[in-house]
Amino acid sequence: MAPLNVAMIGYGFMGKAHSNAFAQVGHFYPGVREVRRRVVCGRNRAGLEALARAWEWDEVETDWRHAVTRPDIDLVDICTPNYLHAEMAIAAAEAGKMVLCEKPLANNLAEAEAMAEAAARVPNFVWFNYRRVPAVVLARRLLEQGRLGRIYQYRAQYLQQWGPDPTRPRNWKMSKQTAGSGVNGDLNSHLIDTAMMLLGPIRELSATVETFLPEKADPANPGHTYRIDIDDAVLVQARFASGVLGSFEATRFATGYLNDNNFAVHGERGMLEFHFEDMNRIEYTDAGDDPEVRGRRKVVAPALGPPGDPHFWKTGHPIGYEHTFISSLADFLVGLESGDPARPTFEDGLAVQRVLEAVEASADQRRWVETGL
Ligand code: SOE
Repeated sequence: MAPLNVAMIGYGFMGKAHSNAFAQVGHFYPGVREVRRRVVCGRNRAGLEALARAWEWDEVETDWRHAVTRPDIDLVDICTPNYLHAEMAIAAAEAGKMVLCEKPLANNLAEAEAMAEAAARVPNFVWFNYRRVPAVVLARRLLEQGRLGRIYQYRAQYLQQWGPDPTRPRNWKMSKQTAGSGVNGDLNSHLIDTAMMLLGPIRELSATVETFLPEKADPANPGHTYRIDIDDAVLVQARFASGVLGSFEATRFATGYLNDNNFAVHGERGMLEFHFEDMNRIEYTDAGDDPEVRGRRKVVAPALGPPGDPHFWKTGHPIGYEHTFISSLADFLVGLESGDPARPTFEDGLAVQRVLEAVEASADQRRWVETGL
């Protein structure tokens, strides 16, 4: 089968993660369709050229509109600031290209709806990469096996600490116009996607958001400050459609935590707990164990499939952050061939966006709101 020619728009942190996935996917998943790194797009030619050199993209391009309509391009991958996702994804889908997009899907619900509608015509995918963390994959399998029995409660946190750092350069994530929201879209979106993958839709919620430092020092302009109009922290209590009670906490002001994405699931027959900082291990408690020795067992997860899964390394030889992107892409490519699309699709991204929007509405109106899911 002919290789898939890729145009990637964006060349920052995610540009690097995606470039690595495009470069590596055929090594770890030799059966999938070949992908070619044809063109990387962005506004800054020097930045683009540096990324293209490092990750062996054939060409660079500063006009994304041209890139997404080029006849030699099959797949458009979007890893730009959030406010550009909608226009780019819709243009790519209208040009008949497959579309992959970074999370959160959009700046707001209206954009996400338009994107999901446009992308319904083409293969599409959202890079919620934490779905493909070994411990999360194992947790999902254990839940599907019913090992925890009835689930009572789900608790999740995404904790980072860089919010108050006065030396941190100002960037697009610090403005509502370019990011849509603060931690709600950036971090809580991951929590919500994982939660709904594991336990189904969230039906209603009550949320509080906080901006701790509405005015921040601008390290590029000593003596000057800039205004922050996004949330630094968000707290959510929620009820899933299944009746499970949930709580979600996302913050950039959790001094002491670099990037701790965690959850715990508590059920009648046991408990599962995950921390991204220990991404190859799940903690499992079997409530049926002899109470004298009952405790949280630390179980090493197989790479990304059931025990014996041939991709990546043998169990006990850990994989890392970058493999979550490789595996996401591999699943997308396998889904293309099988006709059973890999998740999360734009529809899944839209469902997350409904929850994010409900968080904002609830915090604004200081009341419980329904998500519509
Ligand atoms: C934010 O700091 C960030 O880079 C997120 O945007 C990513 O989605 C998350 O995986 C790591 O943290």
